[in-house]
Amino acid sequence: MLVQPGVHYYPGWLSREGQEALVTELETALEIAPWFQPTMPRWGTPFSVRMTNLGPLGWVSDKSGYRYQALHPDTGNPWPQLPESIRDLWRDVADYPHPPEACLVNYYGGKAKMGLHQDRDEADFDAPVVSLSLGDDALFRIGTLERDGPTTSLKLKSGDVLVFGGPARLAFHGIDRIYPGYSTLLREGGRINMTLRRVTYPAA
Ligand code: MD6
Ligand code: FE
Repeated sequence: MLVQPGVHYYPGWLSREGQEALVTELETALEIAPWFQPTMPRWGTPFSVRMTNLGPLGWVSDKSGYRYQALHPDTGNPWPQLPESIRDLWRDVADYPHPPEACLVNYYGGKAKMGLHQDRDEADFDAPVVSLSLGDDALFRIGTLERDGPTTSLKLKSGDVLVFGGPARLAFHGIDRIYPGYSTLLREGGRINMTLRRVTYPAA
């Protein structure tokens, strides 16, 4: 379903069985690439979410800024491979001919949120951003290309997929809150969001 030009919403895209299998794969990945605590550029204030990544490149944020890098900031190891179901998801919904390079995994505890932001650290804005939610529900807000433009809200549930592309690729968006305690998917509760991205220009 089209939420606004460029924003496609696929409620319940991944079945409960598919979600459980993916959580199991994530648990294995977390042994290699544990959660790290991102901090704001310059001030070093911690984010309320914890993060890790899968794939050749991972998104990190620390005092020196936002960037993609091939190695985990704490362990120095490469990020784990992208799970097959995640590559399938991209192939099915991205409408983009090259594979994704990064899957950022955010973990939200009961009080975590994510301020309005644009995803603009990638080279090729022709590639969409594809996001998958797991665990507790979240109130997602989408606006326009201007920070103070009008916004609409969407409640994202476990298994839902959102694709941001075309005219919405640089739209402001964020997570106002999560609704803790309802989903039984994650042992520890909370919410996981996985965002898949193409980072570099494909070779010609
Ligand atoms: C979240 N999502 O759902 C945060 N970014 O927790 C994002 O920041 C996001 O869902 C770009 C495209 C889709 C998204
Ligand atoms: Fe984002």
